[in-house]
Amino acid sequence: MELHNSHLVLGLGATGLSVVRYLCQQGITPLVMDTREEPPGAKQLALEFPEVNLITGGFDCRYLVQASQIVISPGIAIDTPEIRAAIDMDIEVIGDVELFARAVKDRSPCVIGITGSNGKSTVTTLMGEMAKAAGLNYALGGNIGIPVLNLLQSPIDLYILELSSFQLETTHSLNCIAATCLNISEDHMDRYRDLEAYRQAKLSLYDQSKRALFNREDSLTQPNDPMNQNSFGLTSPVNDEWGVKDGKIVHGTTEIVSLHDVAIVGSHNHANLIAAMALAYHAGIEKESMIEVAKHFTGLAHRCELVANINAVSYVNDSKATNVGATVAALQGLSEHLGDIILIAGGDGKGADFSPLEAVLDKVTHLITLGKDGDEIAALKDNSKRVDSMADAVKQAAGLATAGDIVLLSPACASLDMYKNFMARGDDFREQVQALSAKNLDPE
Ligand code: UMA
Ligand code: ADP
Repeated sequence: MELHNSHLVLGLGATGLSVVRYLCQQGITPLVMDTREEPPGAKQLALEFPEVNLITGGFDCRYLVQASQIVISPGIAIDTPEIRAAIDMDIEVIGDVELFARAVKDRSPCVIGITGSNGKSTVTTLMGEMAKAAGLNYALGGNIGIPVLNLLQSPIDLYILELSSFQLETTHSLNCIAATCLNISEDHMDRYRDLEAYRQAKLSLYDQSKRALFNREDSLTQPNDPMNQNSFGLTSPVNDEWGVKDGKIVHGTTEIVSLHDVAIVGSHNHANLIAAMALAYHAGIEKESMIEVAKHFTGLAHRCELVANINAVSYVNDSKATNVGATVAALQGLSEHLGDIILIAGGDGKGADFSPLEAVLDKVTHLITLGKDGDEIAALKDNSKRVDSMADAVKQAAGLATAGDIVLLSPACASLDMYKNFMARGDDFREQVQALSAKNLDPE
């Protein structure tokens, strides 16, 4: 193989494959590398692009140092020694979102950027629903699961992008009409030096946006540069801020909708809805479309989703709570609940500090833990139970619950130690709960 292959694609998951596809469409044949022995995109690559060479099991530095451009996937840390070495040699290292930004630059579509530790997918979806209600020609993607380069297939007027801190590390010229950082709490501490480094990766989105929309109840989301900012929150707004007054969502003095008429539940979700409305406003979406969505959108699967009610016990799947902040929000959202809460938590903590959970664990009557870092969470509460499987966790929880109680799966951890992804974990929870209900129906 020739050494002077000028375009390198590192990582062959969903992103890597989308990058190869995009580059090949531009007439560029890249070389692809992945540290995994069998990267998930390998079979598809061989099928679609037999001319593209793939090196697996590591990054071969001989190719890295000869590249003119390296496109890395978000799952690869920019501080990986081989990549640092390339950056030190002034080789351009970018991500798929940067390639997207450059591709749409001349067409100047309306781009909305959404980041934050929690609520990104909910806000991205809400905003998409509002665009749909308004009859706009829009596309939605990014960290939510659709690589952004896959959105370039047809002409689009409005792009709604969910962006992770990993993606933002390698993105510099996105030209958003408006962007938000919804909130900041610890996540991915195995990839960052400290919370501030993670926060700055997120806030870099504001530098690529005409309007920065921050959460005035979370000072960590405030832009470094106060120019062209506005805020959202659950408090009463000042001037043209977005907020809540007398039980109604308002934009400045303009009433949008009463919270009584809003379908999605939980105060964190109300904040998400307000953020989505503020972004939609900058995309030119009228109030009527916002109201329509507010009245009908009940939330996404795996995010505080009620999966069953058996013997008056509610089983709630919050498998997407892959960090401490999300579990804290779930438990705070249940603060008005009168019955017991039985919490199932644990998994891969990604180096997180679990101590913020302590304050909300007093809302929990019984704690059941599982997974790699289950013991660390169990240590935060007396008499917690440690189990090895979701089947056991659900069985134990059902044994403890009585009418009016809630069994909540909200792990505060990633799922990858036990599952393919958070969806598989949530599905397992649902199946185990369904098995309980089948047993209840069994005449024996
Ligand atoms: N990996 C290697 N070696 C490599 C390349 C990747 O071991 O050479 C590992 C990574 O460490 C990671 C896994 O493979 O554990 C997947 O990484 P990837 O970069 O190939 O991921 P993609 O399949 O391209 O998916 C990525 C996002 N994944 C990550 O950021 C880890 C997806 O977000 C995103 O939906 C997709 O691009 C489309 O944009 C997932 C995610 O977990 C849902 N995101 C994190 C989060 O939400 O907390 C940030
Ligand atoms: P993300 O895409 O940022 O992971 P999701 O909308 O998928 O966000 O929600 C992820 C988890 O965070 C779920 O457990 C959900 O209940 C919780 N969550 C959603 N919005 C918020 C918020 N604004 N603050 C805290 N937690 C939230």
